[in-house]
Amino acid sequence: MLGRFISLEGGEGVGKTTNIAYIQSLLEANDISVLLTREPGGTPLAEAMRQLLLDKNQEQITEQAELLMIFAARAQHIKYVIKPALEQGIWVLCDRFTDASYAYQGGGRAMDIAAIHWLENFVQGDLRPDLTLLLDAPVQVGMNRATQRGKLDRFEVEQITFFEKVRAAYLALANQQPARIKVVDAAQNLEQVQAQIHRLITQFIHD
Ligand code: Z5A
Repeated sequence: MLGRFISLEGGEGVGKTTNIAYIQSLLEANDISVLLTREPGGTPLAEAMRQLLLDKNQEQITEQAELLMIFAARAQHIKYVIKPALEQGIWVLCDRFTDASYAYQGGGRAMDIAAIHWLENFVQGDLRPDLTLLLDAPVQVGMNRATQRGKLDRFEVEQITFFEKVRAAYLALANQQPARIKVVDAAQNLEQVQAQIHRLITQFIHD
């Protein structure tokens, strides 16, 4: 039996890292084996590419190079981590996946959606998440939470208008694919956010 693939998405500081461990605990309480991973990253090479992508103190990365690096990292991640786990019946819980490319590169950077779509098919074949939780909050809420953590990376130094476009692109995706992408109101306090997540994950497990 194949494992199922869940991704967690959202803008800056909305609580993905905080809540992914909570989702893992919900799945494990239902005797489901879970692999926790993230993008960009998940393999040694993909993690090295993540470092390059987040480092703002280097030569400027062109938009095209950024998109290709993200998909190059994704190709490694799928072949060596995601697919082997799913084939063993392990559920994969991923902090960001390709919806982030549509939101950040397609929305934030206004890159050609057709190019992203082509790369998605080229790199992933028919692999898509079975469920995506989109943690959504007003941009300023997420930014306030993220800035409290200190040093900002290459994406986090972008202007607020960039993150508004990212948020709009994520919500448009959720609107287009309501069966897969479930929106969680992440502006609420943690207890309320986790109550929403609990309901969605429980429903998904028993589907
Ligand atoms: N990127 C891309 O451009 N294209 C792609 O295809 C992919 C990625 C896959 C790295 O992602 C960057 O890669 C990302 C987009 C780009 N850049 N950005 N921005 P990342 O996921 O590692 O980076 P991130 O979005 O900056 O994640 P984050 O800042 O770590 O945010 P988070 O994980 O969503 O939030 P958190 O760390 O769980 O929470 C932030 C703080 O808020 C923390 O102190 C929590 O305790 C607190 N928190 C969390 N929830 C609550 C609630 N409900 N109330 C109050 N406080 C809360």
